[in-house]
This record gives sequence, structure tokens and C-alpha cells, in this order.
Amino acid sequence: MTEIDRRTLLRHAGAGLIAASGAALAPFAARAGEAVTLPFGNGERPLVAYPGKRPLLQMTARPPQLETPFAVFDEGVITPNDAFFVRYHLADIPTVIDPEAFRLTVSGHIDGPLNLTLADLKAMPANEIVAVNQCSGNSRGFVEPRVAGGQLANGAMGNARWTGVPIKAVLDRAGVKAGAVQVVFEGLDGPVVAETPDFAKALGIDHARDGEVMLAWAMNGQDLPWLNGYPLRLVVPGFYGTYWVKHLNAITVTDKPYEGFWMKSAYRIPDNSCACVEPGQAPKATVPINRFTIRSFLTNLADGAAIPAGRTALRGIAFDGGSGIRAVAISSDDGRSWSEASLGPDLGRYSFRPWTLSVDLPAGTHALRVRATGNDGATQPMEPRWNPPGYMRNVVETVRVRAA
Ligand SMILES: Nc1nc2c(c(=O)[nH]1)N[C@H]1C(S)=C(S)[C@@H](COP(=O)(O)O)O[C@H]1N2
Ligand SMILES: [Mo]
Repeated sequence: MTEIDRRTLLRHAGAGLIAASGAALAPFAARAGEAVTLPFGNGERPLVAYPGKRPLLQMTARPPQLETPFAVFDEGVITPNDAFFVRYHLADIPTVIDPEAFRLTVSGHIDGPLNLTLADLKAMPANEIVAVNQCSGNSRGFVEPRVAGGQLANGAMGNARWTGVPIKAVLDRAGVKAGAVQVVFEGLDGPVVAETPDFAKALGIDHARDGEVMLAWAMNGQDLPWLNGYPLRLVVPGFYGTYWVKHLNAITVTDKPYEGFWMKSAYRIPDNSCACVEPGQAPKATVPINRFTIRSFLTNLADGAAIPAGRTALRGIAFDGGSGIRAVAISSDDGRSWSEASLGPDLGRYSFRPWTLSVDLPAGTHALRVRATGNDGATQPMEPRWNPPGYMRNVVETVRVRAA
């Protein structure tokens, strides 16, 4: 029997500041019990160490919603399991899971229902993919005019190596019948009150069967951390985290579009090419959120940093929805001129791509802007786009530093 310390979770739900026993102190000096102030209104966040996690920025306690301190993204291109962000919608998260008794059920528009153990899944040919998981509302706290929803800075994203089996293999084993249109995914968590709709997400049948969408049991070579979906989660490379269903235990193939709350009403974006509207306006039509927009970040200098004047090494990361990063460029003159950075090792088109560039920064203040271009030609806007839920932010980021 595997168990997360329920008392620890409940303690966090209350006072919120007590560290899990034995939690390691992180190298960047984020310590449980301390607090961080994010650079927007109501940005005070306690640093809390949940089981299996180093101290992370706690946005809510019930359910746990934890953001990765941004400095972690400068430690390496893979986000460590104990620093990976946590997002839940419903407060009744599982606290005891018996991996022997765990079953994944596959039902619906198939030849016959399947019940698979973890051992059954692990006996199938495994696949590995490095992919970014990013919450639709990552960076929402920076949106102006401000919007309702979790006020996140840039830490609701992470990049990991996922191991599992393609959904295609599981569906082939189940025998999908002609006329199937979608696949619905549900996990072990549930609402506390019956009126709250259970969390379920759907993908088109062809997308689910693309050979990449997978059921993962391992993250960076280890069992999934509890709060990231132990023992099994969906990985949908290039798609926003909302589809990455955790503690996944039920797959249903449907012959008509699934109309549950989390597809039909929530997680929708304006149905136009920018997924945006004039600030304050409501979109005329919406579609379910889907692929990431392209983003890039400077990771080794924080906004407001004081640095020595002269040659300065810059580094950071970039990613997109799966075309892969073609180029990253830096401007220190408000976008009039751009210098191309060198791209680092390519771990695959869904991964963070590291970049580096040395620039000369004479004494004075500098606004450093970073902009990525994808293999599909997409790039980042200089001005932020706006939509009512504050999704898909991908404005060119600006970091202001003072050289002396
Ligand atoms: N079972 C379950 N899976 C879920 C959710 C949830 O509330 N319940 N939230 C989704 C959302 S919106 C995001 S952003 C990702 C976050 O994944 P993480 O918590 O592993 O970082 O999980 C997704 N999977
Ligand atoms: Mo999310």
C-alpha cells in the first residue's frame, strides 16, 4: 500500500506553513516557512514543502496548488520531480493508492471492456518522451487588465522525461469500433460536494491514437510523484496541462463529442487566430484550449538584478507546442535590433530548448527582451494578448537589469 501522509496534507490545508518532516532545503534558499512576494497584487505566497516536494510557492492549500520558484528553471533543462508544479481542481485528492489493486478501465465504444493492472501496462512496449507540461493559466498574474483565476507567475510549467505506453497501444488492445469520435479521461480525484462536476477531459480519437499521447507511470526515471498523478497520468505533448489527467483510472471511447463541464464550459479560448479579444470584451465563439503558444525566458537574471557592467552571459529556455524551436533572439534596445542566441542540446520538439548568448551591457539600466521563433514560423508578440480567462500568455518577456 502506498500512502501520502494524509495528516501532512491536512495540516497544510489548515495552517499551511508546516514543512513535511525531513524536507530537504533547496539550494536556492527557498525554505519552508518563508514567503515569496510575486510581482503583482496579492502576490504573497508561503513556501511550503509537501510530501515529495521541496518548498514550493503555495497558491492554495485545498486542493494543493503549488508553483515552481522560477530560479529552478536555471538549474537545468529538466525540471526535478520535487520542484515540479502542482495543480488540482477538486479537493478530494487520493491519499491512499494500492499499486497492486489499481486498475485502469477502458470502456465505451470498443469491442469489450478492459481492466489493466500497472503490471499489464508495464509489460507493453514502453515509450519515452521529453515534454513540457504547462498550465493554461501559467503567468496569469501578469495579465492586465487583471482576470479572475489562479494568480500564477511563470512557474506553472515544467519539463520532464515521461515513460509510459502510447494510448494507441491500449486502444488497439481494446479494439476501437468504427464511428468512435473521442476518448474521455478521468482520474481518482473527485469533488467534495456532489454538485461540483468531476474532472474529465476529452481528446479527438485521432489525436489520442497519434502514437505520442501516452499513459505515463514514470517521470525523470522515477515513479510519478504523488501530487503529479501517481501511479498513472496522461501525457499530451504540446497541449496545455489541463489534458494531462492525473491518477488516471478510466478511459472511455465515445461515439459522440463529450459534453462535460471541463470541456464544454471551462478551458475554452476565443475561436480566432490570436485566441484573444479586446481587453474586457467577451469572445463571440470559443473552442477548447489546445496547443501551447511559443514562449521563451531568460533564466539566469531576475528582473531588477544588479550586475557588473561589461560582458554578460545570458541563458534561458524556449519551447512551443511541438514544431520545435528554430531560433531565440535577444534585444536590449526595445526590439529595434536583435542578436541571435546559440541553441543548446535538443531533447526533442516538445522539450524546453536551452539557449545562451553573451552581450555587452555598459553601465546603466537595460531592458532585456527575449523572443523565440518556432520551426512553424510562429513567434511571440511584443504586446500581450488578452482573453477573459487569462490563458496562453506568450508576450516577449522583458527583464530589467542595472549594470554598474
Ligand atoms: N486528476 C486530475 N488531473 C489533472 C487536474 C486535476 O485537477 N485532476 N488538473 C489538470 C491541470 S489544469 C494541469 S495544469 C495539470 C497539472 O499537472 P501537475 O499537477 O502534475 O503539474 O494537471 C491536470 N490534470
Ligand atoms: Mo491547468
